[in-house]
Amino acid sequence: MQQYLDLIQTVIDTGSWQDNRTGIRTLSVPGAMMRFDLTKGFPAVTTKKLAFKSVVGELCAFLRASRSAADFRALGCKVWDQNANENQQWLDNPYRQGTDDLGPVYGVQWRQWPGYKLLDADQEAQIADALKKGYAIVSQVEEEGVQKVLLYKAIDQLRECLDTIVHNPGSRRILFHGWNPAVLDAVALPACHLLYQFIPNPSTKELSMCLYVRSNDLGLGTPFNLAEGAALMHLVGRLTGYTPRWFSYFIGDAHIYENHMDMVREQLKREPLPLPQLIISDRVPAYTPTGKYEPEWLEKIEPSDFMLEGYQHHAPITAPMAV
Ligand code: DHF
Ligand code: TMP
Repeated sequence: MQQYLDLIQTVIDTGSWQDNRTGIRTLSVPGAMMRFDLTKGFPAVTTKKLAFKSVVGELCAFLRASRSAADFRALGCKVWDQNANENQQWLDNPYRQGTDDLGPVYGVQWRQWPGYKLLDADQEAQIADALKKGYAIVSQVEEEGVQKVLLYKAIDQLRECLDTIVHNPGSRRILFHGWNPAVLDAVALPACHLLYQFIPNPSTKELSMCLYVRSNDLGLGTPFNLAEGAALMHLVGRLTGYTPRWFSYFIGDAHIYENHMDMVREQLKREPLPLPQLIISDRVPAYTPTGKYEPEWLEKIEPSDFMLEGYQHHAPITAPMAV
């Protein structure tokens, strides 16, 4: 995890102080990247303790398209409570569906992206094609004197990625997106980690992934996002018959909150330790070309199916989250 410490050092050396909506200033740099070879170990921070149970709880909640902080808590992850219930702007938002609601965040977009088609009513072939693909007619409308048909389907972007890895691994279009402009006004927090692209290598059977994070809190968010992205690669690799390999991690606004400076400076004094290994339980079936393809494990998997083996770390350090 030297790369994580190097990035913190770069932000300290070259960053500039920025004001933001939270009222806690950040030291920020515009643009950063890290790349991990997952065959060399699992990218868990070692210079403090990673809350691994919380990481895999969050991942399972995303995979199940949860939008309530209560569902995250039930899976062992408390990190969404403050965003759901303590941000006044969100509490006043008319789209918030009561206590613990987060709106249609991450998993809802990953698994149930709201897809609409507005077709001319006389385009029968188009309407038939859309119906065949699972769209349903929501309503008939008249727009500028033309009869139109509105169709809707919840698009499971992640499932479609797995299908493509298995059936068309040469595709350069295997990605899912969390940034839905139509719902930015209806979520507790617009997606931070938002663009995931899988790059399979069918000859080596290795699976790489690029992740773009628009805004990243290096103290609290980054260790979670790294571990979660890597755990997702292991899971998708298992379900599609690939070994996880390169994890490339891109950040837009990379920042350290002012009240995290002591935590990160303490981490820079510590020597990084050897990386652990991630084990996924044997009950999650590995895909083989002659075996069964069981993508439904995306939503069946439990936090306890992820195990971190040989995790050595320095003493835990805690710091407050900017809400
Ligand atoms: N807001 C801000 N300002 N930064 C974030 O990183 C952030 N992340 C969110 C939601 N809102 C956010 C979701 N992810 C923690 C980690 C990840 C996370 C939110 C919070 C966190 O507090 N981690 C602590 C304790 C974790 C635990 O014990 O479960 C840590 O020490 O890692
Ligand atoms: P923003 O929406 O104003 O950018 O605030 C979001 C903050 O949360 C920002 O500090 C980045 C941080 N964050 C992460 O770093 N990772 C995450 O997974 C999430 C949800 C938030």
